[in-house]
Amino acid sequence: MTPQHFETQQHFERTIDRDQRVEPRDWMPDAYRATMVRQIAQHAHSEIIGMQPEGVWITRAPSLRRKAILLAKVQDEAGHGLYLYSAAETLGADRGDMTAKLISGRQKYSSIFNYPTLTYADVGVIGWLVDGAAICNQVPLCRSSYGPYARAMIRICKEESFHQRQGYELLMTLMRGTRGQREMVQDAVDRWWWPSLMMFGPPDTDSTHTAQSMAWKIKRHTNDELRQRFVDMTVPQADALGVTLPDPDLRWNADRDHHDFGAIDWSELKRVISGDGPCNAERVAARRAAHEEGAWVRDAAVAYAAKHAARQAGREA
Ligand code: BYC
Repeated sequence: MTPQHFETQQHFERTIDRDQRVEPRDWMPDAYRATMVRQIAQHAHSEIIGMQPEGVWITRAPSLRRKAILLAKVQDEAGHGLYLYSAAETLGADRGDMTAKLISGRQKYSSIFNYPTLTYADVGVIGWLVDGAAICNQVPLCRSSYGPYARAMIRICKEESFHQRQGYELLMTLMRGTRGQREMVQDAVDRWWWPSLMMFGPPDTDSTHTAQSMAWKIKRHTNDELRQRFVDMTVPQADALGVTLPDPDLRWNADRDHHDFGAIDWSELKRVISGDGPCNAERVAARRAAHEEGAWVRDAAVAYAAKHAARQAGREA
């Protein structure tokens, strides 16, 4: 190791120890860079694929007000994807390459978006549970050690909080409605509860990356810690709403000061992550088609930039 390399490595370690941020031009270990690209790309892809399950309801929203709200939410998700792709670019990743890896299955996106949205209550439950889980996971990421990621997360979390509240407000409206509407909410909760718990990733005993990501302060809590926090936060909200969470083993444990909950079907998470969930093929096919159909826009933007640069060069000459 050269003295210069030793110094840069020490600088990196001091930055982490002092809870400061690693910035794009700083030296970082190759494995830190690779982990950040992996996590940020997966997060960005989740936001973009995550537009699909709710996006299909925009044309069928029950009122103009609900349509405007849903349009804004789905548009926010596109924005989150774009900040995150930009954050990955600061690490040297290429946006086209990340898209190619997503549509060929070489980079992942969150398991949660491989489930179908069967009724409008699913829009509310996604806001409440899926955005709620995302907030639990992402608020600590605002203190993640990689500066551009941590800063992107601040705005994303603010918007996710708004999304969660809109979901809860939609569900409260339905719960005040007819019996059929209340049943629709309960059915959506029954279908989304367990997949929401799986969003936090495999149990700590099976998590490949947690130990190293915690040492680098990329992750601030383990998957199981965040899952527990989500359960504790959600149970009183379910009570206030008047729905039952579909877990007979869910109960307060005064000794632990937490809720106990039933066993998660980890084989389902493995299946969905490996491409065999209810909607994986549909989600990736839709993303691939959008990418191919958008080729002319990218070509036009490149042609315009070249024309503009040539004109500028001509003027300067
Ligand atoms: N789904 O060692 P582990 C949103 C993979 S979008 C799929 O624990 P790590 C929203 C994991 O990648 C929310 N794959 O990994 C958008 C790894 O495989 P690789 C998205 C999963 O990284 C629209 C392997 O399993 N949020 O909020 O330490 C509408 C072993 O796992 C999943 C983020 O992406 C999963 N659920 O921890 C509404 C947050 N879980 O990569 C809402 C940022 C695990 O080695 N990401 N895997 O091939 C993270 O915080 C972490 O990456 C995770 C996983 C907690 C997800």
